[in-house]
Amino acid sequence: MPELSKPKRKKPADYSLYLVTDRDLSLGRSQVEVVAAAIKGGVSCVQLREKTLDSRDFVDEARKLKQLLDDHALPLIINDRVDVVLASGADGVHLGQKDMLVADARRLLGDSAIIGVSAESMEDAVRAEEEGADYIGISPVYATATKTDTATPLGLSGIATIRKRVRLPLVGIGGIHAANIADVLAAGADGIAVISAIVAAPSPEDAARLLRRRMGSPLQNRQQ
Ligand code: TZP
Ligand code: MG
Repeated sequence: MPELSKPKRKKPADYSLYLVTDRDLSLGRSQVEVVAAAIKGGVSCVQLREKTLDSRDFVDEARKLKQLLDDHALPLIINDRVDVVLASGADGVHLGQKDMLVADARRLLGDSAIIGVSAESMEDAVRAEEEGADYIGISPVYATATKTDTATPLGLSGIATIRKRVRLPLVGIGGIHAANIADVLAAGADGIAVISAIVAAPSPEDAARLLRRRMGSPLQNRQQ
């Protein structure tokens, strides 16, 4: 008897230490070099965020990173561009409040794709959950020089309030570094996303390892 084709299942992703790329902050190193080092240090998920590349180069870059991340069984998520996800075979897309709607991205990418949404308010977070997102980026937690056109920072209290209403994994982003990472997790985030704390560090590997270490209790970190 022919085997029935099984529905493709989404692999559970680990958003605990989520790296977002930024070629301008990479100190001249390639994205592959930075990401490879960060993986050694312990990042669990990577988002390729390109604001200036042509589509062709964006897809090329995504393919390179996809190969690297596949070797480590880690997910590659693409910022904004559903077409780049499809062309490169990446695992999902991260959508801002002005990007494609979750329902449209889901129709194009299918049930097994990871779809993340940046929430700038409680309303955004509740809507993203209702629309079938897989995780929510709390954006921003703190003010950051890396992205200046953000909404008002939600802070630790914003995370705690959203945590009470939303069951999806929450990933804090914006101004997070070794000294405040544990506070963000203690407020109710399941993971933290960073750009500059890893990408702009002299050693992205050491920087990622330090963030991992500091994921412990906030009190313990302050005493160190
Ligand atoms: N979205 C909200 S804040 C931000 C993005 C992409 C930038 C985060 O960068 P950093 O350097 O970790 O503060
Ligand atoms: Mg966007």
